[in-house]
Amino acid sequence: MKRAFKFIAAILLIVTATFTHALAQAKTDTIKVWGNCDMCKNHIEKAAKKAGAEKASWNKKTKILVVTYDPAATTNDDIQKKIASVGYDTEKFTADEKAYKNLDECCQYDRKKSQ
Ligand SMILES: [Cu+2]
Repeated sequence: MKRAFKFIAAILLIVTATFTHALAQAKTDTIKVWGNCDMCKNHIEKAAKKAGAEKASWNKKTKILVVTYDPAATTNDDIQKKIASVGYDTEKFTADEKAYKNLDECCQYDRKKSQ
């Protein structure tokens, strides 16, 4: 009986620890990303996920990308760099010129003003 109780207590401890660990891991950031249309949305979200984001949702009206990621697996900068590499300016990085020119005409958004 005592052993069974210890066993249950141990299981409970493991479950709680795993759960809090998972909660502590996920980080959600909002990043401004320049773009135009639904196709851009697709490209941007795909790039973010390729960079390791678990969730990525870009709003074409507000140009805001909401990403959820594990900080142990990727960083905000890595995600932004990946998006810039496929042709989209982000608040921190400027898109690759060649990638931008390769975008479909409808996707050639007005570039971020360089400072
Ligand atoms: Cu587009």
